[in-house]
Amino acid sequence: MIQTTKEKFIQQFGKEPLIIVSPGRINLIGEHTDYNDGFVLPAAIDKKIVYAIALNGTRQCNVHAVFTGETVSFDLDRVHPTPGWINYLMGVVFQLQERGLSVTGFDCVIAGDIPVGAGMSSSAAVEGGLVAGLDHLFQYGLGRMDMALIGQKAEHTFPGVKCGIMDQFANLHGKKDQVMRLDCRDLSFEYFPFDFPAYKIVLCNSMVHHSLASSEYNVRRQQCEEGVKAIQTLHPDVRSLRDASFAMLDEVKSQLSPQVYDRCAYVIAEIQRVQDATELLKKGDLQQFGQLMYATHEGLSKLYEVSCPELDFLVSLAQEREEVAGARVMGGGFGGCTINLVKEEKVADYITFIQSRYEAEYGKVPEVYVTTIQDGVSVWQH
Ligand code: GAF
Repeated sequence: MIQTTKEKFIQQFGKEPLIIVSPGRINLIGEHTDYNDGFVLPAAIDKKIVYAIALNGTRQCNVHAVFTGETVSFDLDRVHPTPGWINYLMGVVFQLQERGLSVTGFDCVIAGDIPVGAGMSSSAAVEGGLVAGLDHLFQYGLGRMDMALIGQKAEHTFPGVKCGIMDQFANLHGKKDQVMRLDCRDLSFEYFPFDFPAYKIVLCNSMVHHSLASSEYNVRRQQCEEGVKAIQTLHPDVRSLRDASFAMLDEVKSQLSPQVYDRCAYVIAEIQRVQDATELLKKGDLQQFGQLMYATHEGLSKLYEVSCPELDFLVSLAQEREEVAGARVMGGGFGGCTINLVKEEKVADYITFIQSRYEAEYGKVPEVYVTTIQDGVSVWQH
């Protein structure tokens, strides 16, 4: 894909481009914890967005998307939210301009193999790749965490999803065969080898694309904030659900709707689960780690209500199989993929089993991706 993207660029724009490879991400555990100042355990993967890009000396940006076949142009003096995929790029440019960083016109071709809406964060890959590319072209000297924060701000202001920092962080900080535990409060992080040669990370795509995903995502965030405000009436030092305990939540139970109570209960439990899961990972105990993944799914389904029948079905299929250490819905939810840890020698059987049972139930064949952990965004000058 890298070579074809480059060739497409040369054919379209007649010059040599800079190449940027920007990965999608998985998250082993720690869902909806990032915007609650909690912990997450993500990694960058082999699915990616590829940019070929070069400056053009004008005030115009021309972007050709291989996935739609269209070329969209925008003027650097009129950067505002715009429907379609270009919005993600314009959001990044806007945020750079907001920081007083000079951006001049560029030509670019964008391609990718991250399935959209599958929970692998194609949007963070689009954002992170462009920030890194423009940083290289304009020599801003941005650090990787700054780049992640710019991508996150772009997502907040243009598509309007009030996401946490996990996706942009993982996209820019990924390391081959390592998972990262990020503290989303102070942004400190540690790498851990994901060293389980007998297991594969298998993503099963429910092929469900929930149109309410971003609005419901923002509602979940508000509900967590509502819970924190109630707790603060008794415990003013609590800044976020990261600082809250079940006892504190119970003290304000009567002030909260059952829904808000459940949302907060899930988050408090999940933040602790990431800590426990990290210890299990360090000990090499994938079986217990997998049990925590199932517990996360249960919480996301029943308390946080970001699953759907198709995803619940996929996880229940995983639970039937002894070759699976653990499985759960991954990412924001409302559709997309489950992440499954599957014994390597049984992966082919498992895929056949999942696809046939899912097709029998829902009349469509889920795509399955056997993924590997890779480096974060890389920029290549050819
Ligand atoms: C989406 C968001 F972009 C992340 O910040 C995170 O909140 C995730 O959903 C849920 O854990 O991917």
